Amino acid sequence: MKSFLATTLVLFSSFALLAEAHISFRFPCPRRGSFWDCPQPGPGEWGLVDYDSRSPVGTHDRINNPICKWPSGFKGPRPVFKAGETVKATMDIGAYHKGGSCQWALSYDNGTNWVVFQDLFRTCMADASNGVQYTLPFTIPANAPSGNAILNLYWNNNEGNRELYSSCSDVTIDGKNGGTLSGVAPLLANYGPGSPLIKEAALAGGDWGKQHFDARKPISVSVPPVTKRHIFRRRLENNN
Ligand SMILES: *[C@@H]1O[C@H](CO)[C@@H](O)[C@H](O)[C@H]1NC(C)=O
Ligand SMILES: [Cu+2]
Repeated sequence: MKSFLATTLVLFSSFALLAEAHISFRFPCPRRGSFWDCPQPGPGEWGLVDYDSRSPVGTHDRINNPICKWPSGFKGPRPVFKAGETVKATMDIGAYHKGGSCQWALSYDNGTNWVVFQDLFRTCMADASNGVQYTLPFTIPANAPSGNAILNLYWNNNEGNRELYSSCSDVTIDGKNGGTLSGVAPLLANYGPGSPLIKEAALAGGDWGKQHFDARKPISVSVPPVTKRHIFRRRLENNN
């Protein structure tokens, strides 16, 4: 009886976790997500599958995961996005929390530096609903350098627990061969007690964290040009 009760409790609490699961990319593929049309785990990697891609990387009380959640994705083909292209991303939404503030960022150095290239404050996913796939377009900067990159959608929710999301996808940018991408470094609000706090005030027309977003520091990253031989090698790598 006792163990039956314990099992029931465990089941209930994992349901609660899933029910609370909130948002992530569906297209492009979230790292280590459990989707059939996304890069699959290799031998010995099945334990790394993330069945809860939609959970936040942290709250204002605590950090659950590093930025991006996972240090790498499974090997597989990457979507190729052209510089200047508007990509219709699909978001997998569990709980939409009445929307929030989005920051789209790219890293060309495996997550060391992030450049925010687009924002949508307060109203990002505000007209979604719970349990839907939601189209959320964003535009790759026209001068984005070519190369493999990580696309990261940061999101602070309007309503509920003070959370930060960081949904990452491994992509290839087809842009300028060698160049510089400039923007601002992302604001990591509601990500552990030491982070800036964005209160649940945006819906009532109150403080939505503008001063914190305004204080983001400018950043530029340069990606060196690649020779033909390197481009060929990169194609081989991408097909792994
Ligand atoms: C990126 O960094 C992570 C550690 O943060 C490491 O596990 C991974 O292998 C690195 N990937 C590449 C392509 O260097
Ligand atoms: Cu949530």
